[in-house]
Amino acid sequence: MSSPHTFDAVALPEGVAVAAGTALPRLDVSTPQATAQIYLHGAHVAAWQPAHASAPVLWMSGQSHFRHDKPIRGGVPICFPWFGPHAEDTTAPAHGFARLSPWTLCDAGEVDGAVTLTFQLESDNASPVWPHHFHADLRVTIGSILKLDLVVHNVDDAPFTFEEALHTYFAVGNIAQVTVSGLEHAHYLDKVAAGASRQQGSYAISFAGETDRVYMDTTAACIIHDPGLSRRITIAKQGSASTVVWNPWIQKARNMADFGDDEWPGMVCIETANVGKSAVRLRPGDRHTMSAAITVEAA
Ligand code: TA6
Repeated sequence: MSSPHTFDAVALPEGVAVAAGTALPRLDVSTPQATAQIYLHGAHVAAWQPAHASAPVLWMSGQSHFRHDKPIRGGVPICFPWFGPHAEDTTAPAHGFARLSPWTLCDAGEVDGAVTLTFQLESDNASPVWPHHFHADLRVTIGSILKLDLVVHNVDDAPFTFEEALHTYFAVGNIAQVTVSGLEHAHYLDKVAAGASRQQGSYAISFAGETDRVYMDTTAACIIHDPGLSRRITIAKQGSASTVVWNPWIQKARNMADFGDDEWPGMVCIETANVGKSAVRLRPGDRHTMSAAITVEAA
């Protein structure tokens, strides 16, 4: 097993290399199917662009930190084992400790021209506010499709409950022109309205201000319709009952030091998740897998 800060124990497939001169350890992927970047810090997929796409699919803030004690602002932050602020401890990191921890590259390979990389996080990175023994694996498949599988294994002798999210930032031409379909009629908690319970109408989501919604009891795929970049991005999922939709808009963007004031029109988060009442309860020895498969096509 390679140490958290090196890749030397795993043979890297063709097209995968350790990036030089980066602030944090990073793998760069460049194959005929796609390019990508993944940091060991948080097993964070920071970039992905399939060969047939004319622009990056994942968004990254130009102001993002790349420090071991800060989350990366963009790409796919892994929220685990809680989502949002910790319920009791205000000093605990928002969205859990997984995205702030060093993961280990434990496997690498290639399947039908796509690169497969598996990263692991173990309990010694856990937190006093969530003192359970677990293994978490993130399997990333990088090709013309980006597939992410988050597998949580209870290696404790008692059950535990966790929340999780693949907090994916997508690059869009202009959020004001974007719509998101797939969540019609779904119920959601509106975090811009103190968590008020609402229901999406029979129409796609559009954006005219800060939008921060937790859609519950939905297993549907979502489609980002982006006329600005003349494309649509589909996020299909398995093992997930929640979908979070977020754009900070003007004021919230200004309030984040790692988010450029003028960057908010160029992104939207569609997050594959299990949060709130869809938190996962796992018995000793059991595993749970949550998967997202992302495709992009001209439209
Ligand atoms: O997923 C939406 C959200 O929960 C928003 O409320 C906002 O806080 C966002 O996550 C970013 O959180 P972060 O801790 O990464 O700044």
